Parts: sequence; C-alpha cells; structure tokens
Amino acid sequence: MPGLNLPLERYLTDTRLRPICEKLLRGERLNFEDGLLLYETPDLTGLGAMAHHVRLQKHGLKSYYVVSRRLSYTNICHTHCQFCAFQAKPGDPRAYVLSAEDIIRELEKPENAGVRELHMTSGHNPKLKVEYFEHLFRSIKARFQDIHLKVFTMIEMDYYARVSGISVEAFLDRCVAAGLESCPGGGAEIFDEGIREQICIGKKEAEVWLRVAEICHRKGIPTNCTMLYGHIEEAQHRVDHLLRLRELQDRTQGFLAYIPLAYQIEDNELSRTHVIHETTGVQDLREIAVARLLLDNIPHIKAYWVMITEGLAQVGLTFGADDLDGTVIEEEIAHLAGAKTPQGLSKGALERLIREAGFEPLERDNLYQTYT
Ligand code: V47
Repeated sequence: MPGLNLPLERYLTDTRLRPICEKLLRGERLNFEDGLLLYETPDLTGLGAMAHHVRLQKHGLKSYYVVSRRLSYTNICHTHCQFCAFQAKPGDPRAYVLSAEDIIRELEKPENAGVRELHMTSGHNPKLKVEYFEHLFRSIKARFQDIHLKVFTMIEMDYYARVSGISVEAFLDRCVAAGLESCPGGGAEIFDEGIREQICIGKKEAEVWLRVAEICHRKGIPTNCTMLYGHIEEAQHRVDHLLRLRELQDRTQGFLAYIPLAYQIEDNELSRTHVIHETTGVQDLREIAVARLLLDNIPHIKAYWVMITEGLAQVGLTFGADDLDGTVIEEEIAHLAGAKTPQGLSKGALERLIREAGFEPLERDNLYQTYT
C-alpha cells in the first residue's frame, strides 16, 4: 500500500469474496447479500484491498482535510436519544444557548484563524425559531464572509421548521438567504425502525431524515450522511442503512461525503442499560471499507479521527477513506461521550498523518475545492 501491485483477487484469502471482487472489476453494483458477506468475512485484508482499489480509482492518492471549527449553539434538547451525552434538559446547570455575539467572539480568537468551515449542530430547543438562525447566519457572514456555514442535521432542520410554524422548504430558503451553505450528516443514527425505537425513542423516523435530505439536495444544498454503529444494531441494519442512502443518492446526487460514526459509550443511557463494548480497530476499518464498496455513488468517505483515533483514521486511508475530516477544533458530542482524542489537530499534524501513510494531503473547502 498505497498502490496495489498484484491483481486484486490475489489479495483475497476468503474465496467467498471472489464474486464480489469480479463484480467490482466489471464495475457492477453490490447488493444486500454482498453487503452482509462483507460484514461477515474474517478476511479484513481482502476487504481492505477491494475498498482501496475503489478508492484509488476514484481519488488516486489524494487525501483531503478541512480547517474546521465545531460549535453547538445550544445543548438544550427536548428529544431523548439514549446514546447522547451532550443533551441538557432545561434547568440543568450545564444548559446553554449561544448568541450571535458569543459565536463571533469565539471565532475572533487567534486559534480560529484560518477556519474555512463552521460546522454547527445542536440540541432541539423549542425557544429557537427561524429568526434566531437568520440573525445568527447574517451576523457571522457579515464578519467572516469566507467561512462556510455547514449547519443542522436533517432532524434539526425538521424540528426548527416545525417550532417556527413553517415548512422545511420555507425554513431552508430563509436560512440559505441568510448564509447557510451546506449541512452536516449527523442525526441519521440507524434507519431501521426497530433499532431506532430502542436507541432514540422520540426522534423522528428515518423517512423524515431522508425526506429533508432530499429537499436540501433538490434546492442545491449539499449535505453529508452518517451512520451510528457499534451499539445494538446488527449487520443487516447497517446494510439496510447504507442502501437507503445509496438509493436517495441515485435520485439526487446531493451527498458529498459519508462518515461512519463509532458509538462512544460513556455517560449515556444506552450504555448504562445495555452491555456494549467500545468499537474495535477491526470493526472501525470494516465500516470504512464496506461503505466505500456499497456507496458507489457517494464521492467521499471520511475516516473520522475524533471517534476512532488519529492512528486508525490514518490506516483508514488504505481501507477506502479519502478524507480525514479536518482540524475539528473543540468537538463536544464525541468527547462528552468519552472520546479520548485531542481537542483538535493542527494542519501540520493532519498532513503528517496523510504523508506518512503514502498519500498526498490536500486542504479543501467544504465543496472539495482544494488550496495549495
Ligand atoms: O448527530 C451522538 C452522533 C453526530 C454519539 O457531516 C454520536 O462532515 C457516537 O454528525 N457516539 C454528530 N456518535 C457528529 C456528526 C459528524 C461528524 C463528523 C463529520 C460530519 C460531517 C458529521 O454524532 C450526531 C449523532 O448522530 N452521536 N452521540 C455517541 N455517543
């Protein structure tokens, strides 16, 4: 690695993978059963080689990152997700709402110089209406016109449209007019209804997430997509989730990147009520590789170092990932749930990880335009 010097099938030790390998070489799409086998095979090297083959075809040795700042404008949340350690109920001493002025003050700090992407997701707080977001976006854009605003999970967008008493379409139009440019991929969790009822009872159904993503895409707003894995779901739920994303992407082409999110087990109800272990390296690499193979129509796959560690994300670049996400300054959601990774990586650190793995680092903006 990073090149593949042998014929692809020579990397396989599990002969059951051969038909999948042949499909890939013929440029054929994988199906549900193929997905199940990719989750079942003990042949991690063969799986990785196939994913790396697709990655090399799509991106060569390019590996992307963005200088990004995370911010959550509120942690107050009226929805109850059992896996979440971030939410605070009203009255909780941790509860907060940030004003536009708070956020601008934060962005003015020297450590945020060079930030190209402001990624904001938050709780579901009924006090915040569309006017709050319009003011927020306009104020940020007036002060930092070059910072790309990537805000709202699909579930947040549905929630804030409803509490504002307007349609998702009208909410989106008003936010875009105020400066919103794209949306992150969170909030998808796992689409299977049975699992959803156990890990995020009360959260809107998969159809809502997918419908709002479709609205965004039809209006020309790109979004990302995710899947939360490593809790109580099984392989068939993961394959189902990925294929539902692929089906929507066939119709809209609006997803830029997919990010597998490794469940972080600390300080949340789900891990208190179920026996769940931290995800392992093999599991994390498998998620990246399976995604690269099943999501043939989504351009970028991220190895999210915040949740799987920098070292494993680096290895993920040879398992199908072409993007390390970014500097991710001050992340809360994963760290409150136990992530032990640093609060941010420098550009130099990201470039070192990428170079050392044999790839070419490229700083990008949110739409994958690169800077030299
Ligand atoms: O929406 C919540 C999930 C998401 C936990 O779009 C958890 O570029 C793991 O969406 N363990 C936030 N996951 C992260 C996210 C994201 C990350 C990186 C890149 C992008 C992108 C998006 O994390 C939440 C929720 O789905 N989450 N709690 C937990 N305990």
